[in-house]
Amino acid sequence: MESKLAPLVDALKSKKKVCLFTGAGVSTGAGIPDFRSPDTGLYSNLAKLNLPYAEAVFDIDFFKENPKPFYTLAEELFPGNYAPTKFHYLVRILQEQNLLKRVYTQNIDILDRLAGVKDNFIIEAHGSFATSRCIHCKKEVSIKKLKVMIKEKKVPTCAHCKGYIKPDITFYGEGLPSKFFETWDKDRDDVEVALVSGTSLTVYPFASLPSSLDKTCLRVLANREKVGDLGRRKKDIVVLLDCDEFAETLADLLGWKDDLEKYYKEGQKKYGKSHAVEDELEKIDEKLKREAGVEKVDKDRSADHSEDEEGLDELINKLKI
Ligand code: CNA
Repeated sequence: MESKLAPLVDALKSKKKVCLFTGAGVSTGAGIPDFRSPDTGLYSNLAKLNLPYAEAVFDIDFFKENPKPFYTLAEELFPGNYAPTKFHYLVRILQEQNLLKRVYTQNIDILDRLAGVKDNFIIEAHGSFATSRCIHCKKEVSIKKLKVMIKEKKVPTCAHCKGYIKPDITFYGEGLPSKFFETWDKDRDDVEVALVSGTSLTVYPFASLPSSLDKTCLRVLANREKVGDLGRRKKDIVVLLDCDEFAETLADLLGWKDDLEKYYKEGQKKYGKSHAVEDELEKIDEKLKREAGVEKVDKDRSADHSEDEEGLDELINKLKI
């Protein structure tokens, strides 16, 4: 494997920046199931949700009729239950080494953010749990309140119009965030090194990004299986392995092994328990609102008002979120 990765190591040593294209597979090491892995993937375990077809759980029309299956799944996937993997900390080290161009991720788990990757480097192509709103009146709901409602096994509904509340995750039938298209327009002709990892490259338009890169780009696939057109160009590097093993190997080849271990261990401690995730989410929430020009006069004003604030804090403490 070392010799296979030599062109990547050389490119990084000569200060070429990497653009990442990632999917659910970079987070399976954290314990979050992906969609399509046989036996362990979500799609093979959705029977309990009584769906007409597996993808319905993320289908906007289905959600409008019956949001319960999504919320059953959301309880499992909600940020706070999982800590970043070694792969996520590799991305952070690339950032620190000034070798990160961007991370385009399909994931909604915000593990890149929890690992310390900065907002301006992250494009969550399919949104995330960081913000939520009513599907009818569009009022925002804080992540804290959403989490409480999910933990209480309630389908979150809007205090104003009783519409269902949905995290700003892109469902089938919805458009991708404009930030995705705007940033990709700027980045696309300028990617010298691409790393595709943990994705089956089956969801479009994301799936078409690696194949639209310039022929001069060094494309690397680190995944359990071959996907897309990776491996068809002469310069392509394909390593079929676990993402975390890839992170360890690359970090070792570049002298970053100690940092990777240190960050990973710190992350396990920090996010294993405590309110660290919640604090991080609030920071993200506030930053996104500031960016959108929304005043943070009262961050929970638009949320469900059914519980009083003190009671809510108590409940949050009880639930240990
Ligand atoms: P997918 O279709 O489930 O494919 C996952 C890919 O990763 C497959 O090719 C697997 O072989 C591979 N893989 C799984 N585990 C590993 C591992 N440890 N090391 C290396 N390779 C691995 O997932 P995609 O991301 O391609 O599908 C796009 C969907 C999945 C997006 O819309 C996501 O929102 C959605 N999703 C996200 C999460 C999350 O946020 N963590 C979890 C589940 C699904």
